[in-house]
Amino acid sequence: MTQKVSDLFDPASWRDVDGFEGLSDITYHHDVEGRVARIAFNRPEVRNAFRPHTVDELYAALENARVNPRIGVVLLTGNGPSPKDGGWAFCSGGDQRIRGRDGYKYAEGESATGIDAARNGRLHILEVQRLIRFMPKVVIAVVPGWAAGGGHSLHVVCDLSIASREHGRFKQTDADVGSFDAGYGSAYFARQVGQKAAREVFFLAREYSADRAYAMGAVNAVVPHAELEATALDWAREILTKSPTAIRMLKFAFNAVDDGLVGQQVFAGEATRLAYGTDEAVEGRDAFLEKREPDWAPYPWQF
Ligand code: S0N
Repeated sequence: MTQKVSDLFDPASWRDVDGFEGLSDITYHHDVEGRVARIAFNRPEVRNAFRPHTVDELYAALENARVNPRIGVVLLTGNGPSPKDGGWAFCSGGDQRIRGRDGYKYAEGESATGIDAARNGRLHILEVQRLIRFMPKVVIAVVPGWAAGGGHSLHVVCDLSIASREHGRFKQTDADVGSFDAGYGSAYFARQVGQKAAREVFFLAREYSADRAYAMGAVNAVVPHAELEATALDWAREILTKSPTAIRMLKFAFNAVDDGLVGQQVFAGEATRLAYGTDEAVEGRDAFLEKREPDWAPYPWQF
């Protein structure tokens, strides 16, 4: 029997994932059919802030979901509530007790002590953002509480966001704490909600309810807290009824306009993969291997 990891988590819907038994900062499950992944921050006592070790675990789970050909949708969420005060969070960004120019300090519970200069100042949460952005699967931010700072940026970079009506809260604290996500967290957020709204969110660092975020166009749906995970799973299962290739090409098409040459490269790679599946491309390959001229006659210059 799967262990209950959050008040909103239904153990009957989820199974543990082999090879991920020793996680400390996140939880990772697959649904009973093995087609949806649920990855959750598991530090509710600090509003699911991430320390470097959290990011390592998160990256590994996302990568595992990325390369699993049965998984089509990833739900990214936060376990809760906090045992200290009952508060809910998706993620409150970088753990502010650890960051800084004074060196990468291992947190209590991490594998080493002292300062590792090689990892100094490394913000590998940005690698997680890129993994979410470039994985050919749909990633849904399931927001049961606070999405703040770098946690806000993670919801921004996810393909879809669904929030708890009662507890979903959004706040971009970067300017309060001398931090700034000058990539997807801000510039791409402005593409979603418009320049004026995005500048307000960053420059004033106010708190926004889930309903307000919905009105801004920052989230796709606001649902009763108790129904949050079930709704997300319903959305995931609906997406799974669609063509994987169509979803993949659409995700990369949506991305391409904001991702410059990297976006073009990713989309082009998928186009090449499709082309390699045609008789025409096979003829080109075979002609080279057979040391003959290719015969393109069967392939018209389509219009
Ligand atoms: C989320 C907020 C608005 C919730 O407020 P609320 O409900 O009043 O709860 P609190 O009483 O404030 O919090 C409950 C307990 O949780 C601790 N806590 C909350 N957030 C963090 C955090 N990010 N880091 C460490 N602890 C956190 C509180 O201290 C409190 O603990 P106790 O009970 O012991 O007092 C509110 O909590 C809030 O504003 N949080 C901070 C949000 C924030 O500014 N985040 C950082 C923003 N920047 C980034 O995320 C960028 C990423 C990044 O730069 C980075 C990446 C990796 C490693 C390090 C960094 C880095 O920041 O440099």
